[in-house]
Amino acid sequence: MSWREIERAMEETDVVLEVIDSRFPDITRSRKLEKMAEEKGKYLVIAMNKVDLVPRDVAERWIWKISKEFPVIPVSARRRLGTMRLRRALKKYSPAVVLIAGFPKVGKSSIINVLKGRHSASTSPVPRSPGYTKGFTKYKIEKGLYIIDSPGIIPPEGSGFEAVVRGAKADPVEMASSLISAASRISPGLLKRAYGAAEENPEEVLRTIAKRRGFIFRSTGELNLTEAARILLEDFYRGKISFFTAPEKY
Ligand SMILES: Nc1nc2c(ncn2[C@@H]2O[C@H](COP(=O)(O)OP(=O)(O)OP(=O)(O)O)[C@@H](O)[C@H]2O)c(=O)[nH]1
Ligand SMILES: [Mg+2]
Repeated sequence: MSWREIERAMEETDVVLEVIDSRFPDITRSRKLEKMAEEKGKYLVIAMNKVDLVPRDVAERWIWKISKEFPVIPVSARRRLGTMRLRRALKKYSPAVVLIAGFPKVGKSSIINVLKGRHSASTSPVPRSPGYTKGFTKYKIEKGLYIIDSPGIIPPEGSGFEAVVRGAKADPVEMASSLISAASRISPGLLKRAYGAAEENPEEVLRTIAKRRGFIFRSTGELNLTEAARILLEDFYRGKISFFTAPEKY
């Protein structure tokens, strides 16, 4: 999505639900999105997702910090934590159309799935009303409450590890290398334990994953490091390997 498209979608909604990653709230918050919502007079609620991946005290410190600016609700779509609270918070604005926004991979679609409920009759999207920007899908959460989703709505900015956290789509080996460097700095030993790698450098970690999974090019017998990198990135997004940051001041 381009910012122009986000802006147009925002014009048709009442509430913006910004989804961020509890492990890296500062990196996954988009000030640009927040500013746009404020300028357009839309309510903004932050869902701090993947809270299952950080210790409780760290989550609480982030909430304390963020709540000075916006209402923030800790959520784990994976564990179905906080979703009742989130639903209640959104219902306050009902009848309303909510735009769910966030960088790719923060868990927007997972949250919608949980909000819709397992037994919801409306597992399929509501047909788009004319004028809706292409790529956006509208879901009915309950009577009077609709959420609009789109894949990877915010264009990821930044480079290196920041770009990885923001779900950028770049060369997998390069992204995995940034991730491995950051992991070994922030949480030394994590990757050795997770993958049984002898050393925590990109080459060694990716080679170990490729060997274990049998990612080998048939033609040459060489290890397929690109496939290994994809696995590592996926493991990071879903939290199979996980590390986090705490707010500096609290
Ligand atoms: N541990 C954990 N993983 C989660 C949680 N929510 C989502 N995920 C994982 O995060 C990854 C991305 O989830 P999606 O719901 O597809 O994220 P998205 O924001 O819709 O991603 P795009 O559509 O690509 O923008 C998946 O591997 C999910 O399983 C959560 O609460 N905890
Ligand atoms: Mg999605």
